[in-house]
Amino acid sequence: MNSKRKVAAAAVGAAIAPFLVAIPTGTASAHGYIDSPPSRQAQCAAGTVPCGEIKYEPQSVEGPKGLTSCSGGNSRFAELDDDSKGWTTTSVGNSVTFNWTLTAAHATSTWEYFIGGNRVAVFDDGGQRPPSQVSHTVDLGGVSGQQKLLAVWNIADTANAFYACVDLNVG
Ligand SMILES: [Cu+2]
Repeated sequence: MNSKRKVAAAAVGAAIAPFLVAIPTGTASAHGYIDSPPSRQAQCAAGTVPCGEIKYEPQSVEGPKGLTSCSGGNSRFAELDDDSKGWTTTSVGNSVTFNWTLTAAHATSTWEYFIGGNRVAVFDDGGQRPPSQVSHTVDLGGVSGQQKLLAVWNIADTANAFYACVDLNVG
């Protein structure tokens, strides 16, 4: 590329950039996440922990089904996988109610909850569309102390799922 074209390309980039930055708060609003106890992405959205793009769209941690990561395999949300980022831990007993905020009522196969790779709960919606608020009360199975819970919302009519991690202190 000659230097004139380089300048032209840079100018186009500068002109487009403001619109790209505006997209996360505008159109990417459809999906869901756990807002209480506060999931990692909920803490980003609330400003509890300083984060990148995820703070604008905590509901967008979507990836293929079957993953075990907090980021759902999204490199732009990789900070959600960082256990040492200073996430706030919620003190709970053995039975915990997890509350989801959904911005799109996707047909749902199951909701799954994992601790340390073990599935501690599953709720089968049989393909139904959920309301905008969904709650599940989960028995953590007798674990104690600092725990990272992974919650998965499996969509019935796509190959994808939504992921949320919640940091707990079980006492
Ligand atoms: Cu969605």
